[in-house]
Amino acid sequence: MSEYVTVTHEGGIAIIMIDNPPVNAMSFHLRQPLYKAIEAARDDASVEGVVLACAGRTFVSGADISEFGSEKALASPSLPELCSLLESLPKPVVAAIHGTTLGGGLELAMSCHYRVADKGAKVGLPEVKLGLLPGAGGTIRLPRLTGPETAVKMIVSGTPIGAAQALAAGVVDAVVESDLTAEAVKFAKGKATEGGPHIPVSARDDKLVAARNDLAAFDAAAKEATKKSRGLDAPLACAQSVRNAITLPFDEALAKERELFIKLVSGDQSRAQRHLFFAEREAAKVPGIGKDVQPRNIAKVGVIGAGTMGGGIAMAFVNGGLPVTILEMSDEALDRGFATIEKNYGISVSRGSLTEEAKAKRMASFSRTTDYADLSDCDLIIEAVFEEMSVKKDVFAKIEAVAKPGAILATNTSYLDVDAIAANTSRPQDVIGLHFFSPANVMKLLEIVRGKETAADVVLTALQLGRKIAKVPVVVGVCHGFVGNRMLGARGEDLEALLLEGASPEQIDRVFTDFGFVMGPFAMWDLAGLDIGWRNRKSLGKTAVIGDAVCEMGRFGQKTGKGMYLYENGSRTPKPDPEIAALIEDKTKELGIARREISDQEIIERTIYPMVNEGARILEEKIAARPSDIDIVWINGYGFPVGKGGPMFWADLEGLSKIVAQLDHWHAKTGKAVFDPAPLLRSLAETGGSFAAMKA
Ligand code: T1G
Repeated sequence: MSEYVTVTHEGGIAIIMIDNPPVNAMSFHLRQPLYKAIEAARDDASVEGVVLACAGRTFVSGADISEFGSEKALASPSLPELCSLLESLPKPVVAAIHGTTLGGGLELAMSCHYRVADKGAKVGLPEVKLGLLPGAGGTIRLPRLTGPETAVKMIVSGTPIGAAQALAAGVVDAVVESDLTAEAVKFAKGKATEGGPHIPVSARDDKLVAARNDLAAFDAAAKEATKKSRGLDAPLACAQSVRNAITLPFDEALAKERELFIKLVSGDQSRAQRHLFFAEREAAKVPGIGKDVQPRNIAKVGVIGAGTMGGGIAMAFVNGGLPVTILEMSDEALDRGFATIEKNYGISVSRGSLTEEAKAKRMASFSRTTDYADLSDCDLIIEAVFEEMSVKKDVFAKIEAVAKPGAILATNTSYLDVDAIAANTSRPQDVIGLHFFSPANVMKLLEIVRGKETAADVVLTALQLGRKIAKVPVVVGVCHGFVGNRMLGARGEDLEALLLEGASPEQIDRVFTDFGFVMGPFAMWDLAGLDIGWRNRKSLGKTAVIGDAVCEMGRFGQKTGKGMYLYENGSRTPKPDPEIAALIEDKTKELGIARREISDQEIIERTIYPMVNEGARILEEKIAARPSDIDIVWINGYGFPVGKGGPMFWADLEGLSKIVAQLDHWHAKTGKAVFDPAPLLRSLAETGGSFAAMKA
């Protein structure tokens, strides 16, 4: 045997136990001994049945993602070879499923004759999130267990299902309350006694018959499932491969699945999405916070402000299982805040994503007050008040007067200097920024803004709390706009110049949506409200030729039916407005600028390249620990297309030398600092370096 596979026997049943911490990934070093153990069980006449189980917290959670791109991934015995070996056994093979049985793990389990699941188990095929499709028969076997419509939805969404749902759908044959392995052995013994035949999943076609007669229902389900795949190859490949399971014999469909998998795994989109998988986990590893640092206990949270941000933040904590006290200046403000919270949960109930019971439980987790003293038992107090330093400092003084020793004092500021806020208290080591993104109960990104005095255990607590409330936390340093908003500023710096020189709002927005963003900057401004930027500029004594003129016309965006676009009859669909085109032309004339044709590539170079440049500056200043942290910020907070892996990953693919050359060109042409290549970016370009090769 090997350290990764042990075999024991119980009454004629061979129990093959896998042990490859932390998640029993199907690594090459595991596949070899596992293949041998299955062969041995097959050839041992005293073995009447086999149970395949895993030690640790989960059954196999998939192929080893870190092997992709290396020869190990496809080295024999491959996962498909293991699956066909399992299916070939003439004796019953039972998979004992617990934890998160995902991807190749579920494919392995579906290659067993039967599956017995622990009641807390989850099963799924999340390969699509890695820019892949299940590459070891998942798209061909799952439809044989659940029917093709259910299978295509599960595979294209990549969303796992629980044990009860898996039993109802036909993925597993039994769900057990306790002692999974013993129950699986009993199940195997029963099947062995019955004498079979033990029909492999690949030979079960009964659930494909209806679709073979009429593909309409399947095609409709596939169309629905793939409608949001915008520019990504994997979702369409998943649907095609499930369709092949219907229309082709098993072996042919399996071969085509392998072809599709090989194509996807070597493509940039999957490389980008696999990069993001590990990047998200790297982001939780903060340099300088060693294993000796212990997190503080957070059992109760206080939120100051029941507006859009405060209410959303409060919901995020309650959704993560923490009781929350919301403080506002008046009962009327609290009433408004709780009415919005109630409405938001009501929408989730109407959509079926929350039960009435769960809604009631969550609503019961809130308490409300107008008295700061009621926050004295909170372990974390976060303010989400008006974005004005004097207001924040005043609120912090009130918080500090009541907060218990050791409580964490957090600000939700999106731009302001966290060090200045901390310095205004007597306990700067307890102060941290928790920058949520609106709507805070939905958006995944949480920028954890570490002040120069913030204690290490406070940072660690914030990281773990972020993951507990299902956010994607990234630790960032203090500067104007931290990471995300600072780069957003760089991306928008030259937009007006592009309009004045010849581009239109709709052309620029199309370039962004073609790039993979959900919407372009002007549609985004109209959604958020042009008046916010207008007020911000005025507070900073800044002007914007077109933005100010549009606001002076009372055009604030969707909320006024007009902004950079028209929104007719309450529609949210932006329509180009000749009035805006005329305004831009007039401003161009006033400034004596000759309008010209502007290429899409020029728009990319004058918006996305400065973003990358600002990211390089952020790395030089150590505001972000690593380039992949910047990618995680932009994917989870600003809708950067996952198929491009984030701005820094994409920059490596675009070519750093090309980026620096064009930044130099636009810097020479416009004189704008946003185009002046950061020294780090220039040195990487000149030495053939890459952001990917940089470590924290
Ligand atoms: N391969 C390699 N490493 C993995 C891994 C995997 N499949 N899953 C997790 N890890 C590492 C992870 O990087 C982290 O490392 C540690 O394990 C704990 O993970 C052929 C092609 C299982 C739900 O997509 O969803 O099968 O940071 O922090 O929060 O068709 O990990 O400690 O060094 O996430 O408890 C399909 C991916 C693969 C599942 C556990 N499977 N994993 O979550 O722990 S492709 C997946 C997860 C495939 C076949 C195809 C989660 C988890 P480190 P963690 P967790």
